Amino acid sequence: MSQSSEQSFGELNKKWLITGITGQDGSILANYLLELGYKYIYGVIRRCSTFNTKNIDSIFDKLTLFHGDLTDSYSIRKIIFDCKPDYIVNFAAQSHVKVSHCLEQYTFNTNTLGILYILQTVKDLGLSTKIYQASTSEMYGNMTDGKLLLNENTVMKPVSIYGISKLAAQQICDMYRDAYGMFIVSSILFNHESSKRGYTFVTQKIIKYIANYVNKKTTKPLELGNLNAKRDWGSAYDYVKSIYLMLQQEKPTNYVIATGKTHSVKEFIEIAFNLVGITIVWSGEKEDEIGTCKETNKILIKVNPKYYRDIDIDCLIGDSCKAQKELNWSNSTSFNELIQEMLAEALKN
Ligand code: NDP
Ligand code: GDR
Repeated sequence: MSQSSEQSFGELNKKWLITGITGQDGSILANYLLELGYKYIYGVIRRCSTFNTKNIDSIFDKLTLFHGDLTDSYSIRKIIFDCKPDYIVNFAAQSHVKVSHCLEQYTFNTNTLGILYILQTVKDLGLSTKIYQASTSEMYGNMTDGKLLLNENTVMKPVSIYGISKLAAQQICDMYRDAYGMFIVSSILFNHESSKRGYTFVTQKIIKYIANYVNKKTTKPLELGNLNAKRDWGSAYDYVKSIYLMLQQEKPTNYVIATGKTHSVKEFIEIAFNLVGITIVWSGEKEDEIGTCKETNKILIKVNPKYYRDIDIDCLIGDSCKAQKELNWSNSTSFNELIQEMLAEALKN
């Protein structure tokens, strides 16, 4: 066996522990690692009364799953003790921004204390585990109108409980890296989507509606909140690859992962409907704004203030130059391609 194949054999025997494996990113990463040839992939799942493993059903038999919860430090400690993983990827989170304003303490317990329990355990056990923490563009708050691209050095002023909980988590990670020399990477992920995205996030909500409308499963209009919010939307498949690359670097450091382009919710809607031959015409303002089908005059989009946030971010756009340069990573899916992929998948069901 050559030296490099021995090295890659050694690498592929390393153990990965993924929290949040049932979610979008966790399931995509688990798939990606299996494709790369890794054999030992462990995941943390929550006990649930109904099935929540849809995203990992196709690879279920190839994974080792542990019941655990990031709010339960004992379970986290026990899982890490039993697995002694080479890598921990912490995707588990109360990840819904609006919900974080109803479940404030729970959001902190999961998103902030959860990673603290992981770090404490790895440190106490003296493991040399490489740790990844999923940070978010929500940590910036309203720092740009679209002209300034947000990067690793931009000042952060989060406007949601979710954003604050994630910023505190990132700061804890930075502190542990500096104080104890641990390999810990956080990446500031801008919005990223796929067909594995949960249905309460705006992109998948729109896509699901269009698929149902086309398949004649609904005739009611789609109700949404802030139609003018702008986000930097990329593909979860591209973003998960960047996370793998960060964990293969010699030295840990934080990275922004983004496409560098921003689009409004309205633009997303227009492009997605266009793909099924429908042109949306907007009229009215604020709560009275509606989107009508040009071809049939039927109202397809309505605003329902119940989906408004207590406070929202108007615009997000990121600068991933550091990741491009140091990781040789690049975004390979355009906004239109992302929407096409999500819609094609939804129309199959
Ligand atoms: P999802 O919401 O799809 O998945 C979240 C995962 O966390 C689910 O597996 C969920 O389990 C699990 N989870 C939630 N609470 C707990 C808990 N208390 N204990 C254990 N597990 C828990 O998120 P994504 O995959 O989209 O995102 C992954 C990570 O990246 C998250 O941390 C998110 O905050 C962050 N992020 C995501 C971005 C995006 O655009 N997708 C952008 C920036 C950051 P269950 O299935 O049981 O609910
Ligand atoms: P976000 O994503 O809050 O950016 O958090 P989401 O898709 O929830 O909202 C994006 C924008 O769309 C507006 N919006 C609506 N949002 C939802 N969910 N439902 C609606 O009906 C609706 N109508 C309009 C929102 O106001 C917002 O401006 C996601 C999550 O994945 C986080 O975990 C992650 O950290 C950030 O992206 C980056």
